[in-house]
Amino acid sequence: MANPFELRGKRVLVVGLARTGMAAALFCAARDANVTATDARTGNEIGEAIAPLRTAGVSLELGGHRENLFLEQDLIIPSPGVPADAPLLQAARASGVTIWSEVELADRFLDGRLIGITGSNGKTTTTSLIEHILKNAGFSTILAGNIGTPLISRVEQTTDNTITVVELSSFQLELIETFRPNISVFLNLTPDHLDRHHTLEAYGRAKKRIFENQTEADSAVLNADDAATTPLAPAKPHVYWFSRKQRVAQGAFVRENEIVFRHNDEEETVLKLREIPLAGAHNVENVLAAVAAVRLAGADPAAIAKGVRSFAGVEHRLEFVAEIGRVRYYNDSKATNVDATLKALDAFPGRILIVLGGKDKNSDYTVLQKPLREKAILALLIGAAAEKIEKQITGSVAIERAGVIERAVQIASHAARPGDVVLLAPACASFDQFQDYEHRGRVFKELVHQLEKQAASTTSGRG
Ligand code: UMA
Repeated sequence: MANPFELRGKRVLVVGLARTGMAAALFCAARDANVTATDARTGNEIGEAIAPLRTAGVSLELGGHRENLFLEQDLIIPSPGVPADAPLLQAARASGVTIWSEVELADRFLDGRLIGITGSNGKTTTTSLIEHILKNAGFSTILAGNIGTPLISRVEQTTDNTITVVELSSFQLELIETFRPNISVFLNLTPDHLDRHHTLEAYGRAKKRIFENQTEADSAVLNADDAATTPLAPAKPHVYWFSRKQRVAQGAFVRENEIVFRHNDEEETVLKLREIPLAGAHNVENVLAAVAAVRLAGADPAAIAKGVRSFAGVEHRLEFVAEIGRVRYYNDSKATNVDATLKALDAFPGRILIVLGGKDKNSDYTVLQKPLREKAILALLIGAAAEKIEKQITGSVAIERAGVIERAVQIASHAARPGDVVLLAPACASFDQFQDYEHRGRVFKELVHQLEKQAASTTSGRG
């Protein structure tokens, strides 16, 4: 524990009561802090989930936030979904209240080593792959963070031997103080969350904080092929690069269809590109980053190769759902920004029917025009951003305003011909029509499985 923090008797306010807030409030209450939790939603809206907080003695202020409550605290832990520049947080900050993200608090109670992964795209796949390789190589691991499990809910299970692998978002990193990964991974930087960070520079600054507290004893792994990432290389930790296109001084790269790890002028071949079980050039980058991180953590090349080969991929990331009448359906609901959608389009040779739309994040969809023209045959628009997307991609591909995902799948299933790909890769957040991207992905898969059943019953009826 690098910076143990005494919570006993501290006045702690937890803002937002979903996954992060629930876990943070219970953690602080169990350490005898005076915890208050507040949420914009009412108790009825939150429902049963609130019961353990009452039992743990957490005071609740629901259905809105009161300014005085924010000013009376020693520590405020806002959930990632609460903007760091919200006026109430700014007022508290101005009056001297400490404001930390939940990962900052968690890090102070964490034992063992920490690998942190950030970037605009590929975080979840790379985080899962790193944990998968290390676990299969015999290390004791924990998987947590933006991936869906708050880090604070797992810290008590860490020991000196644990390697905790944490996916980190800009929302979590922008409110750290001493948070320090032993190995940090920075995958790429492309526009996302501009509704929250306003500029790409501010978004990059938040993400770059992953390196801020690293020392000479630590390592940083960065993408040598991403011009937006290379200038962010930190001074203190050992810097390792990964690249699909060039040999790197230290790190992982591709040479003649093989992944090579280079360290102190020694090179070792780890595995062949064709052994990677995931589609798309972006997944080669994710594997390269993971290879560098796990090699630095102590896994040997044979164990790394075995781990990569046996990785089944992650739900909602270019996830194959079904093949119906020789039309393949893919769920990439996690493509919540334009860059992720570009990568999804890049993963297929062509004849794509793509479902686009949802809640806009102040994104520029015009960059989709070229790949849509080259690869797609139909764009099915859903959600609140449909009108903006239509304006920005018009002329590049045939467009249908489907409105809702049910109708999009229905239209796609009628329009697709054998050999085509139906791809959900919306380039938008999901919150206008769904609880989150996972919900959107599950609904899509359910609709495809219904089509599959219908197709099977039609076929057997004919038989
Ligand atoms: N709320 C308030 N006041 C506000 C704003 C929100 O009270 O001003 C309340 C809402 O009413 C709700 C709660 O805050 O009750 C929601 O908080 P949250 O959105 O932080 O939800 P969590 O379930 O805690 O999820 C968060 C991350 N969410 C976001 O970053 C938006 C999850 O990442 C993460 O998995 C989880 O913590 C555990 O670490 C999701 C995500 O979309 C997957 N992340 C973004 C991304 O990957 O692009 C960054």
